[in-house]
Amino acid sequence: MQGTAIAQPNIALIKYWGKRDVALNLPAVGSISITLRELHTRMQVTFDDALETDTLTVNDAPDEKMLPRLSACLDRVAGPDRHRARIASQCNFPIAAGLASSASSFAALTVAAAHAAGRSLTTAELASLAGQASGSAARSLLGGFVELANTDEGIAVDTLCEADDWPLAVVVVAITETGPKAVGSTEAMEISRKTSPFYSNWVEQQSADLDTAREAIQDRDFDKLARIAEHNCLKMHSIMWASRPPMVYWNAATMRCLETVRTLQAHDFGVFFTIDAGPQVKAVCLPEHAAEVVVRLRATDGVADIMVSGLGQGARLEAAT
Ligand code: 2P0
Repeated sequence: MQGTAIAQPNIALIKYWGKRDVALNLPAVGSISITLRELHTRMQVTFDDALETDTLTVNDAPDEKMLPRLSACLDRVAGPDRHRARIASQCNFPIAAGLASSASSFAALTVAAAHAAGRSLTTAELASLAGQASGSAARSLLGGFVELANTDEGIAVDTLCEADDWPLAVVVVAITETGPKAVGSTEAMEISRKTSPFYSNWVEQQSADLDTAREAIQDRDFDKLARIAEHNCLKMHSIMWASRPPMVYWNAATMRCLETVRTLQAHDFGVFFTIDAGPQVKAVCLPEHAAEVVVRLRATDGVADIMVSGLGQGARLEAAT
């Protein structure tokens, strides 16, 4: 009746932005991500009918706002007739600030809830359930470089390269703001789909970007991966900037971090940037250049904090760690 699972967030190099089916939460495009190692969410689910309702604590504080979305996920995993649940979440990084906390949260919740409900599910089934709660969560079921593909039946996740198989091992996250974002990704994606003049081009071009990134990962070609990841990221933000109302997640420090990365690139450092639905900048770098990337980003005006992470494994039960 109890399960505890740990999952790490993932950072998309080829982004998921837009849904083809809102009710089933199916993405309009495939995506490719890297699962991080040092950032994590630990979820404990305890089914207990002595409770009057489901309860949720996040870092030991009650959280009613997020609860309905987590309860709906439990309904899908354990069935609508399930027992009431006590959910306890611990997260070691800022939540809802563009750091993919929903990915690690729903991946961990799905794995923990399946165990607590006594259900033995395949990774594909767990990914599908996690993806219905949050599209990016499906990717956190797996480690290393992960591709999420659209299929006729729904989604499929696959590991393109294990975390240890390519020493492109360091992600430096420059935190430029720690508060929650103004518009959540789910809502922002729908605004983009409905109003951005660039949205249909984005959907059409995604398979070519996925092909290029897949080849770059197979060939261990860092420069090729850098170019396509930066292009895909800026294309996604262009959609948002051209939406009505416009959605600009960047702040001045975000832009300064981009300049820092550009300067490092001009001096032949192996580094590229990516930015999600938030103002943080993720610098993906070759391990031998990570120390300098950390120093330069830390010195960039407006950077409040730096987090450094290698690549990690997929969601798992705590007992299995
Ligand atoms: C990604 N993002 O691929 C993209 C890039 C943000 C920017 O997936 O509506 O929280 O819950 O399926 O997974 C964030 O979106 O959205 C996201 P829902 P989710 O990582």
